Amino acid sequence: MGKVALFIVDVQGDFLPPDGSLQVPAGLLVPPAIISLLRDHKYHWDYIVVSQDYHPPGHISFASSHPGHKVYSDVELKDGRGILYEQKLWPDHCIQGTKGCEIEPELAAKLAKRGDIVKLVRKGWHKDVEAYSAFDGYMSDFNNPAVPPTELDLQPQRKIVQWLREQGVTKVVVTGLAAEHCVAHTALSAVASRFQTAVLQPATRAIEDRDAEEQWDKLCAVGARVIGRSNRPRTL
Ligand code: VGL
Ligand code: ZN
Repeated sequence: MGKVALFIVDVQGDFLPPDGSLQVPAGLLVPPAIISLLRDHKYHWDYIVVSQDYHPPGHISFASSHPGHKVYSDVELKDGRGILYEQKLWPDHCIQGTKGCEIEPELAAKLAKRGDIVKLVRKGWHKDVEAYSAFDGYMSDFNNPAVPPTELDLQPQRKIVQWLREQGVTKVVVTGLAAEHCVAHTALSAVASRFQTAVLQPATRAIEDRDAEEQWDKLCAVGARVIGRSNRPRTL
């Protein structure tokens, strides 16, 4: 039987009320939902992958890095190969070393105790590159995080897909914040890498519920399961 990895995406101060700079309105329901998944003996997780949005000051996704452009607007940017792409502009968030970047403390404490099976993935650490999917991050041990990699360090980077395959992981279950952005993109990457993929909707929350619904439809269409999806508005 293939092994299963639980992904816990970006459960960090800046995405949570009351102090976060990029709050998910009902985000406070997510840490306890995930903690109960860790405790519930009905579930077995062979590995847990915790992602951390990990931006340097002046990150390309910050509106503050594009004078004259508003938060939540889209700008057209050129990537390293000169190809145009759209970037949504965010408030400054999850800056390395700040409180808003830290994993929610109660969840972090629970994860630290399972250190043998928990990996940390830091993403968005490169100033000029946005990263929504946890699969675009840099993996280290949860209790022994790697120093932020530099461009030169990219070569020895342990690719997450390869690591999961080596461990015999065939199933990926995705939880966390924000549902329509990093959770959905992580699940889409998992499908693209041919993992059996599920999103546990009750352990996610969106900035905009309607956008999350669109992403769940897209995920279902590519063969992922969205478990516990409800049509009722889910608020605090
Ligand atoms: C996220 C916007 C910008 C997320 C991260 O974790 O969903 N959203 N950076
Ligand atoms: Zn971000």
